[in-house]
Amino acid sequence: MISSGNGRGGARRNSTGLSYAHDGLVDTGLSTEAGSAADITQSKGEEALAERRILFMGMPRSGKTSILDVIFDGTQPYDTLGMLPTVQRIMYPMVTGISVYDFPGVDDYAETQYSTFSASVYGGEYTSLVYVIDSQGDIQTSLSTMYSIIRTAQSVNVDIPINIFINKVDGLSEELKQDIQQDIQNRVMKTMTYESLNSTYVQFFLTTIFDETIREALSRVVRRLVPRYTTLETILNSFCSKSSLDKVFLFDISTKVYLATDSSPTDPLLYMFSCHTLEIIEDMGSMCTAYAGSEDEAGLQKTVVGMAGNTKIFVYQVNSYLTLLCLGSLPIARQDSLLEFNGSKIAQAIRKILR
Ligand SMILES: Nc1nc2c(ncn2[C@@H]2O[C@H](COP(=O)(O)OP(=O)(O)OP(=O)(O)O)[C@@H](O)[C@H]2O)c(=O)[nH]1
Ligand SMILES: [Mg+2]
Repeated sequence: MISSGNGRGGARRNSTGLSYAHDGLVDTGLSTEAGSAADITQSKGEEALAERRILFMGMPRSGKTSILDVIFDGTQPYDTLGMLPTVQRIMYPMVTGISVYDFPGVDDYAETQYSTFSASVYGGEYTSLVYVIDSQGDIQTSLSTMYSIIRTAQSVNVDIPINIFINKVDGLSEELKQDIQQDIQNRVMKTMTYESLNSTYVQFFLTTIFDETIREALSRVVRRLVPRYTTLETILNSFCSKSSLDKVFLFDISTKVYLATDSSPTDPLLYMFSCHTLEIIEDMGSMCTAYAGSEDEAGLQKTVVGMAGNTKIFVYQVNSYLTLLCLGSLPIARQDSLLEFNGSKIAQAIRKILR
């Protein structure tokens, strides 16, 4: 049975001007009545899912809507406590044409219309599944539901990436988190092998809405869907080596999800630090307010932050919704003019690639 009750109605708009809405009702500005549980599949006249899409699924109260509200809407984690069950899928548009869909929770797969979802939901080269598990809940039942979803999904799209968010890990010790992840990973791999399901594209993430783990996990999901990701990665690698930088992120400003980074390993702590730095810069200078929609270089913000020790952070705005954040060490990063010149060239290239 799908949980009933009032869902979230109407369209919402974030700072980038993108709106989040129930499908088929994008940006009407009108509030809507929540639909019945049966509305979760596409009905006649309902808008088709976007070509580049991320599907958030999982059991009721696993935390799907909370994760997306915190990332896309800037909702404070504690404000998600009284969150109502989702009764109709909700779309969250992202930059570069990617849409994230929040589906109602499923606790009895056979009785819901999830079992009838097919290529229109799971199909396509640019579709990715995120399955959210409540690490403090009934993991076994959640995994059984997940296998049912994977069976249906792989029957129409055998290569669909499966991203398992082991959520609500706040309050757990580091050791316990690792144990839970290892246990879930072993169980999933064993069952998938036994059932001859494709486990090549399965990834596991430990997440909580109380820190940046949700943003980092979504960044890793998104990168497979970003148009021309390999080209972006190549130019960011070249930017790093030519400018002697340690790390470069291409951030979506409003969500702090990174769309691309250079190919060096990403330290989660470095990513968290970068997110917080961006927030501080935004708070201090309202980074994008000066940007009036043109791609005139003069309107783009450039910020250099010198840190204690040798690290310097260079933030270079690409357009109204993307920014480069680069980290490097003195003395080479001291050459601000070289960085600025290279940053400008890279920003130009990114604008062309993601046009
Ligand atoms: N401690 C903790 N609680 C969380 C976390 N994420 C979500 N929650 C809580 O879990 C409850 C359910 O969250 P929802 O976001 O409504 O869950 P959902 O998966 O969207 O539920 P349905 O819409 O019914 O499918 C809320 O009270 C949230 O505050 C988390 O990371 N940690
Ligand atoms: Mg929900």
